[in-house]
Amino acid sequence: MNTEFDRRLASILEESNLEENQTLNNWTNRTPETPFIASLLEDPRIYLHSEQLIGEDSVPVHSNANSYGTNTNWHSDRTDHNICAIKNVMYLQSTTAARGALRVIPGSHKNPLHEDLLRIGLRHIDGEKDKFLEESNLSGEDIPCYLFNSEPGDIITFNELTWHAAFGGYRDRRTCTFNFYRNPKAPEEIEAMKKEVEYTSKNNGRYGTMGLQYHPWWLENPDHNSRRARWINWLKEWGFVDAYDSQKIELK
Ligand SMILES: O=C(O)CCC(=O)C(=O)O
Repeated sequence: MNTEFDRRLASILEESNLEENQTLNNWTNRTPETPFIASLLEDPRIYLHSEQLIGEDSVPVHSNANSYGTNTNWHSDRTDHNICAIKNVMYLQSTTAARGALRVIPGSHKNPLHEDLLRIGLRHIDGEKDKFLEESNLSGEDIPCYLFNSEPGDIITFNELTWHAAFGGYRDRRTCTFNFYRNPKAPEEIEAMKKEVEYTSKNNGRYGTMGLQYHPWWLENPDHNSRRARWINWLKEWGFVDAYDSQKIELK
């Protein structure tokens, strides 16, 4: 994974006009440059427990890689409880409390805790101070949490509503993420998913994810993998393929 990560990071850096010392994160994994990482979605070590948790008809909507340069402050990846999505994250270096280990606040995927944390202002908003931390004179590291010390090869799976953070950041701290969505069934879940697709097609550029989320190389499905074929149909039917790939500047 690190070999493919190195290669892809190098080619992205070559094609981007980054200032010296600027780091970038969030590029897509389903590319011919990263065939092993792309194939992990179809590896039972990734999809099996995801399907056990959120349904055999769940779908990997995102598969991304990140090279961070710093900490990640407390946040949740989503706030709409009508979409059930899980993140599988692998850290490509050993992590400890002082070296970027993932922290989660147990139970914060559920209300009232989820919204209480929003209300008190734990979430860091770019350019602003963390209201809660500032007022309480605490730092992000002081927030009680569960901390995952992990080794490359470990997968940490959590509900995307869960509040999480990482401290002790350093340059080129690496993760790969494989995110599965539950197939919506209830009317409010269907409505929420439609809104997500609509939001994605309007705001895709803002996410700053580099490369096509569903590269034609992956969509071709040359080995006729039946699981991948089901995912592709779902992603096309819901409009995710158009929403994510139509406005992207393609990187190899
Ligand atoms: O910086 C980190 O390790 C946390 C990453 C994160 O927030 C995520 O994967 O959603």
